[in-house]
Amino acid sequence: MGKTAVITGITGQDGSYLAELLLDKGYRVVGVTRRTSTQVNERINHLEGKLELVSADLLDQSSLTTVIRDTRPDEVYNLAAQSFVPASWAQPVLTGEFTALGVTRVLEAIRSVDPGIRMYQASSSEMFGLVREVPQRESTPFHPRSPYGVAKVYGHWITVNYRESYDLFAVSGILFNHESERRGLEFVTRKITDGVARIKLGLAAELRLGNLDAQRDWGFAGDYVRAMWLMLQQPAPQDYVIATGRTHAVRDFVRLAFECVDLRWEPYVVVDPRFVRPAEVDLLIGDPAKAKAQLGWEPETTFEQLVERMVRADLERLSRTVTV
Ligand code: NAP
Ligand code: F7E
Repeated sequence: MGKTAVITGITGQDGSYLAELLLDKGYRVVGVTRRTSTQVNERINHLEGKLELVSADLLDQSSLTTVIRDTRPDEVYNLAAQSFVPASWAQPVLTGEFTALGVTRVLEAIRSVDPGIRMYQASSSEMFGLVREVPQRESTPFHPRSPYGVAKVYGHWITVNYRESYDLFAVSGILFNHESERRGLEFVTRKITDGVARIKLGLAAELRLGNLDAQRDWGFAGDYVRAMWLMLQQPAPQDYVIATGRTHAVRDFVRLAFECVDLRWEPYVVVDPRFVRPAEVDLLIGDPAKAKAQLGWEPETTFEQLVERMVRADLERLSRTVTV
């Protein structure tokens, strides 16, 4: 019989790609959604009938324990979080509850029901923050620069701690930024590709951004969920950096995105101090050597291909809304 996986954060970018991957592999996939007054599961609507959806919240221990007890999964992927860095300054306590303590609740649910269940924790390159070494690898010390980064450091260490304390197969994937046409519109890559498409179609006149000098190691989300799965198939639980090993400034992403629609970016982009952060992560570049050597994982999508596919997808989506 196929394996069962529980995915928290199923309605998010990564949840949707991971669900597709696991369904292709013959898994029974159980997605955790939280109660809302409207159901807008736009990223997983195409999987209706293939997924089981259950209701639970990272803030509520008993709901998580019930899901684990009732579904008895082989693997749990904890992708749910308050994941937008600027929102973590506006809502620092809530971010700590979801993104930090939520991990303990998931671990406790597993420990109390069946310590044999394997667990993946979605850790982040934001933990490196003010970087101590270039490139960043598994052994690089953390120095987070936002309440989100601080919460993720807690999530990372509580995962390591439950592994060491209770012998759980719990791993922390330290993933660098990964993007797609399913990325939330507030994150810089999608904000840019959506903005470029709007400008090209005459729906907007400008694109307002913050710090164009920040550098990120950007990959494609579809490649990164493969690494999550691979981590849970290993003989022993270990933590891995997942990255492309290349970095680009926000300005490079902007330039390339505008080039995709044959426009120069300079006349359209306005730097707006509202989008500048109280503390910035200036440079991220990961070293994925361990993942390559031990998991056989490598990214398949280049930076240029990523920008192109995101611009094309936004152009297609928005073209459908423009009346001719
Ligand atoms: P995302 O699109 O923002 O999705 C977040 C998911 O978490 C959504 O399904 C959301 O549900 C759910 N969620 C939020 N609060 C919850 C709560 N209290 N209870 C239950 N579910 C809750 O994030 P993503 O980009 O897919 O990222 C997935 C994970 O990887 C996150 O933990 C993120 O912090 C981490 N990460 C992401 C990146 C990246 O570059 N994408 C890099 C490193 C780590 P709703 O739909 O109801 O809001
Ligand atoms: O910002 C700069 C901004 O919001 C990237 C999350 O998935 O990846 C993501 O966090 C950079 C920053 O992602 C705008 O200052 C300039 O330097 O797309 P972002 P992030 O903060 O790197 C990590 C790995 C995660 O774990 C997180 O969950 O772009 N930037 N102008 C801007 N950023 C935004 N959002 N909007 C702007 O207008």
